Amino acid sequence: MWQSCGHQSSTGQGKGLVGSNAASKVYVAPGEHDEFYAFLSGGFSGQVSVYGLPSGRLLKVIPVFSVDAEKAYGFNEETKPLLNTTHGFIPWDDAHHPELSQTKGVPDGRWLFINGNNTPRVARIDLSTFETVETIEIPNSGGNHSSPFTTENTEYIVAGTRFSVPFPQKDVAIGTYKENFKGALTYIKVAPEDGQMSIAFQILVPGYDYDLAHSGKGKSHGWTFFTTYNAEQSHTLKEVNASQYDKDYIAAVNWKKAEEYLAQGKYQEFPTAYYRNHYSEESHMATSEKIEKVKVLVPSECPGLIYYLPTPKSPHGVDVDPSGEYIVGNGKLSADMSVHSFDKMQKAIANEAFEKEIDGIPVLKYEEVLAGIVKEPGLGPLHTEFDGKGNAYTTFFISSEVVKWKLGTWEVLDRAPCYYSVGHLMIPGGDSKKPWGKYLVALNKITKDRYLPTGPEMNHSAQLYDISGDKMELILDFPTIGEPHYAQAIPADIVKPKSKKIYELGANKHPHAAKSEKEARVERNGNEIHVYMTTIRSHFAPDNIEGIKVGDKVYFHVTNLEQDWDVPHGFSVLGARTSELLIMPGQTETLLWEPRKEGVYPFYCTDFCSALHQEMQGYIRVSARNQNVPLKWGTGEQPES
Ligand code: K7E
Ligand code: CUA
Repeated sequence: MWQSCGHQSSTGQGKGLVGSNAASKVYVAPGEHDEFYAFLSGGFSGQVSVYGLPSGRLLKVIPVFSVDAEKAYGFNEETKPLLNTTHGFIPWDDAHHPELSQTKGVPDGRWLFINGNNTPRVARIDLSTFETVETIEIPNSGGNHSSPFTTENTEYIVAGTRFSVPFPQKDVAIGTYKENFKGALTYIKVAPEDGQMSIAFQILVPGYDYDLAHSGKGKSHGWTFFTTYNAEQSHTLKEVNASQYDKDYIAAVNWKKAEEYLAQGKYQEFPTAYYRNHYSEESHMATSEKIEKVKVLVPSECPGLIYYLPTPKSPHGVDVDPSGEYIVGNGKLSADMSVHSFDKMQKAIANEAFEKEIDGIPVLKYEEVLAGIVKEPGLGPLHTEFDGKGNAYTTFFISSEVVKWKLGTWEVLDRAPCYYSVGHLMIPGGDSKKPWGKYLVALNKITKDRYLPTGPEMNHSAQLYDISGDKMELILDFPTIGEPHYAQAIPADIVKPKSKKIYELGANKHPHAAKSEKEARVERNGNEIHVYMTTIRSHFAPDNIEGIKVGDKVYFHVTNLEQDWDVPHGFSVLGARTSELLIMPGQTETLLWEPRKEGVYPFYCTDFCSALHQEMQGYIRVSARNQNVPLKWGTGEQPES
């Protein structure tokens, strides 16, 4: 077993103090399972990666906002609609914050949500299949960053615009920012039975940048807190111009009040357009729906809906402790960290302790809502999570460390260096009512010398700390995919028993399924060809096809007849301008092929599925448009010429 005693080595610097028992703490023997599933966002890869903790084993990459040729996501006809937006088919996004669904404030392992920051969207992943099953576009927003944080029972997940834009969009001079640009805070209703998302309402807010969010819990259930920066409302050189004021705001939204206003009809209906795309596990297909209006609440018409809590300075994360009392502002340009009190906020609201009003939003007096200050804990605080034992852990980007401090006394208890420049951190359940604690993962932006060099680009890195004792202990680091802004983790026992092994063939309602070899066939409809194909170890039916012509559109609808766990078949055909298919047992997927030249083209299975996998192949003959080769198909016989 290897050991490291924290000494400097000639191959790297800053190895950090790794205790001699670190290896045994992360060792998961071959064949054994990890204790936690961890879901790391892929950032600019647009995906989610699933790791086991504490081993750091990569378990799966789930494509969400980006096409993924390995899984045919966004390439096959079934999943393409998931990437539909009002801007057309968008094959990429910048995914920041995975968020597990919760029941009673505790992650429940049903769904994982994640935001797309570029073309504002939210996606839902089903944790029985680990597949993206829904995406919804966020209207009136420019960059969906403060998202998709959940309320206690997943009543709503939220979205907030990072870049304010004209509301509704229109062609105006950028210099008219203050007059024309607005923010939108969006509440997405999540259907409790099946998780389907719909936009319940938006709140029209001043044109600031809405950065992060977290919902209240326990006593503060019913509220959501959003950080803002750029209260200066600048539209250029923001690094200077959006850093003028000593304080920006945390917006506190009373969403139960919003529900009352909605019920009373006190909303305005705005024409808009956004897509909702839903994948059905029954039909194995996604469909798109365009929605053309949205309900908007305007603060000046809805007293009590929203308040601003002044917070120094340009706060990034806003994190609510497990009790729901403390609202931590991570003021990235502030020397100290301000923590607000929910009780004091309620009192200040009752006493109308307002400093001023902005567009109908009362600004509460800073001193009246302040619970305490963590004095000079580090430089550049970004995010905080909790261990459920009265401690908070905050990341400091500039001083590159995680700092542990005590809720209520605000004293710093411990600090641990990160390699290097940490963004988010994650404790299993660390933003919920009942953190599981035990581990902390620091998600670092800069990797430098941590691993073997791989040219100018290095993967980002995650570092695992044991936080079960008084002092944090670094026990592992591992490279990540894309930029893992945020992550969530949940005990494996909650998710594992629900994990699907196959799709039942009998329940397959795909309109082009062939559920036995008897149903395999080829049909021509004008220049559209539909191949109803089946796969089973180790052949396709049909595997010989003739009568296709140049200029035809050939749809291969391939059904995997297997009903065994982990036996997908692949399908690819020479010259297809798309990816392979990778079809799970019981599933049907469709590949579109448009042959451009006469000839005979092979197709084959891409996934090594049996000892005779290399034999799993076939041919399709393509004739000139003016030839009269009859359509025929089959297996087990040599077709006559
Ligand atoms: Cu801090 Cu997008 Cu949550 Cu990155 S964000 S770190
Ligand atoms: Cu089927 Cu390889």
